[in-house]
Amino acid sequence: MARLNDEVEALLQEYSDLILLTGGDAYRARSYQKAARAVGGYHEDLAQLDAKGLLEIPSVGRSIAEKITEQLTTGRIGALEQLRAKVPGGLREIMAIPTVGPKKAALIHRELGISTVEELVAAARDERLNDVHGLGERSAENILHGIEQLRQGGGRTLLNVATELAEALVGELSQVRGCVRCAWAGSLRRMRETVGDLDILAAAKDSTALMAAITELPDTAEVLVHGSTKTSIRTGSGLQVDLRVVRPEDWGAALVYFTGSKAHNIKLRSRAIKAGLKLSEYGLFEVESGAKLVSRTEQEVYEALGLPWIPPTLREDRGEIEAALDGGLPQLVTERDIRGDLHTHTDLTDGLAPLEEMLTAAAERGYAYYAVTDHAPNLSMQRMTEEKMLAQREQLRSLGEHFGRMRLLHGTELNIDPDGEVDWPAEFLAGFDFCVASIHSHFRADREQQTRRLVRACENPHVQIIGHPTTRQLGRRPAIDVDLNAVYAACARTGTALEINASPSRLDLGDEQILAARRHGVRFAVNTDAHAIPHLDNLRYGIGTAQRGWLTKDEVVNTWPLTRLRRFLRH
Ligand code: DGT
Ligand code: CA
Ligand code: CA
Ligand code: ZN
Repeated sequence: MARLNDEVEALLQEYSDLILLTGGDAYRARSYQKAARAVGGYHEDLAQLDAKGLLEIPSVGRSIAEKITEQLTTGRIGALEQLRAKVPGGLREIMAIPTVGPKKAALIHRELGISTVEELVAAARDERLNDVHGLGERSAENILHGIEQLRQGGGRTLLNVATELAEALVGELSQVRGCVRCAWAGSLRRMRETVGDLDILAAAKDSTALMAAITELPDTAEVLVHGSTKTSIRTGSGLQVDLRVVRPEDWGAALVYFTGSKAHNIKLRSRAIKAGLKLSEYGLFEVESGAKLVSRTEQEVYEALGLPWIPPTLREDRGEIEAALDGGLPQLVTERDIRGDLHTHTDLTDGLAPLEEMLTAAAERGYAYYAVTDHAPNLSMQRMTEEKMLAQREQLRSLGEHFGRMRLLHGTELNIDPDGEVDWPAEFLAGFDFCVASIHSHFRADREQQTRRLVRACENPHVQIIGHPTTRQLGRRPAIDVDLNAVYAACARTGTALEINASPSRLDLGDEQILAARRHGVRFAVNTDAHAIPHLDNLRYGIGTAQRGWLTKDEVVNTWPLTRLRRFLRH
């Protein structure tokens, strides 16, 4: 139930990978890959497009459009299924290991006859991979590391995937007769960066219709438990969903219980016990008389425990109950507080949409300002030049008038090199409104070097924001090894903001790091790093992460009015 565009993107990408894996034409594979990205980033929903509309998507030609139509009308792509049938399942798993990919998977299969992950691990340990010409140095080490990464991910699901599924499920279940309320709870409501399973809560006098409904949804692949208070299913993509149905009058107590976290609940329960009370998913009760005190709303439950309502993003037992008791809960930053995005791309580099389309979409969000920060030349595949950057600045200036209310800022995303230096001479950097600087290479340098690298970038007077500071990619690439406390201190000292990159595969900085950084007095920028129009909507995940880091509006520079922001960016 992901967005149709994302589904088709995944299928076209798989097709491209399978072409390479089966030794097909690299040029053809590349054209499917380009089409995949274009479909994923396209601003219109595929479901709304006719055959002619499909051909207007960049990089989508007749043959690809036909495959998309086939998927939309029959739910399958015959050519893709034929290719899938040709390739052993294990080889497709190998291809998905970070740093491997289809070309190396094909090479390993051809040279060593390996077609399962287990065989690959054995070959890496026996140093047999070193003999394969074209694999490159350290590949055995990288491959073992990649497998470890995948296993550590432990089958958890990214926040955006879970959110989109939950929205669809809650939408469907809310329509069922007798459903009084329906919402998601669990780690998704707390907006953890990944979720283990989905917890959906519904209120109804009689649960029968709801329990039947969830087992009959098109996305339901398997029914794990089917009962009158709880039903669990597994979706086609393997995610487990638990549906609990409670009586409408117990909604509040059940929502507290199933939102968790477990540690937060335990603290609440021990508070109840001290007051001679018992807290469960059915309500707050007097132990002695067994009388129910409250259960209807979350507010009432917290109040009866002597607490203000605590936002779900704080419910991790990281001091929120103590803070609530002495009136010290933070006034959390919200999506509405954000006045502009300070890290975005266009098709001048690796973005998908032209400048004007990105600006139009940003203006529709009601932003007061918006920064375009395309990549700088040292990320060489982007082929950036001074001339191109200056031409973009001209274009931005002339478009400024069309976007009257939204002020346009011209920035760039610099590359922090292994020594902490960045692209372009200082005079050229001075021409930007501000610069984001990020690490895009040498992820495995040692701790001392990474620390020096980031601290030097902070000290650069032309760098105002550090982009995706740890460079982690959830389930794919670990954070760099760095002394973050030294970086936080440098940020506070030099007035450099740390980014909270809202891309759901990054969420970087993460919640725990934000908590530590704010103790140093660091400022933050919640940015989408949008490479396409739909990515602008990822802001919500960055805000969830910022809230989990206890951030208030004042600590986030892109909630500030433009004059205050400009002062911060100039110093
Ligand atoms: P997840 O699914 O691993 O991302 O994390 P959660 O927090 O969604 O955990 P889950 O799905 O096992 O349970 C959902 C909520 O239900 C959890 O946050 C708190 C509550 N819960 C589940 N089991 C227990 C328990 O044994 N004791 C208490 N106090 N609460 C529980
Ligand atoms: Ca859960
Ligand atoms: Ca669960
Ligand atoms: Zn970027």
